[in-house]
Amino acid sequence: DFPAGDEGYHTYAEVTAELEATRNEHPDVARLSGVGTSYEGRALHLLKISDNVAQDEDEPEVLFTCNQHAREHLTTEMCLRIVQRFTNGYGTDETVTALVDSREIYVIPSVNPDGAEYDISGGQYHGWRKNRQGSGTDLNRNWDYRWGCCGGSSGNPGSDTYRGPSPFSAPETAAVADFVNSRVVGGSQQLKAHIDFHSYSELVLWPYGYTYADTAEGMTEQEARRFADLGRRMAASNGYSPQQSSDLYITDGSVNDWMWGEHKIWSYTFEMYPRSGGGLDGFYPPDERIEQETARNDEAVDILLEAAGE
Ligand code: 0X9
Ligand code: CA
Ligand code: CA
Ligand code: CA
Ligand code: ZN
Repeated sequence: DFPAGDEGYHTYAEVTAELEATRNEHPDVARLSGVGTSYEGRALHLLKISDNVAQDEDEPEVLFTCNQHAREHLTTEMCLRIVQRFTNGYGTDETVTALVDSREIYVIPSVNPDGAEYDISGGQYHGWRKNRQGSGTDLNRNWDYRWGCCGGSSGNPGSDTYRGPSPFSAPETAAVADFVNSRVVGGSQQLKAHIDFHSYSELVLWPYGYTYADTAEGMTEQEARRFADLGRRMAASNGYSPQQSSDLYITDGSVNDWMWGEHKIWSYTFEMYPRSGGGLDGFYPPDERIEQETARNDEAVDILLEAAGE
């Protein structure tokens, strides 16, 4: 469980219960399923939100993923806020209603439930990042696009950025990738945009992460400009700093590079609160901060959902 005083964060059991309650209270717009199971066998929950939710309509699809990194618990709360806002607000909030009616929104609140549960085991924080397969794989170095290409990950199983023995060796990344692959319908990818939430540093990041170059194979100048334009617009709404991923540091096998390189999905990483400081402490803001720091991204989420139709 979370340490005393931080019970406002959701454990895996509480995430599960909340998603089930949401589905039960809003069966018209919320459908709960899963993309697969984690290494230790936990369901990787997937909540779809849309009008006529049981049907696959011809509407732009958007994906939000959270908690690839175990200790980044604030991000799970971010995905749960998206779930709450777009279900509770349906029929009352005008912006929410229009987006739910015109988009198919998919939310995966925890890509790494094994790591998250381990990180809070014994009622203490453990500073854990990876999944729980062997010594742990860094899920955000395990995606199959230029995997291990460029010095942006480690081949040492003990490293915090261990890329795993092969691309998609982690059941968690493989399951999310299978889901994304399954959204290619009639030869065209239905998912148009994606945010993967992380913490911390208050950044909006876009691909590529494997190279310092602004454009590279699979990304034209015009596309790079759109990534930057949309990224800057979202960052203007939440006060984060916008930049290309590699301006922070080089990564290879990250989710954004795969989403764009493989599927041309407008895929961003948000690094949430705090901006700086505290080393490991930065991953563990007090639960009193959850409301403010998740609400801070409401407008950016709306901007992305809107842009998915353009
Ligand atoms: O290193 C990561 O996976 C992300 N940062 S975190 O502190 N949450 O671990 C950043 C991924 C974004 N990509 C690049 N910086 N290239
Ligand atoms: Ca507290
Ligand atoms: Ca619909
Ligand atoms: Ca559809
Ligand atoms: Zn992270």
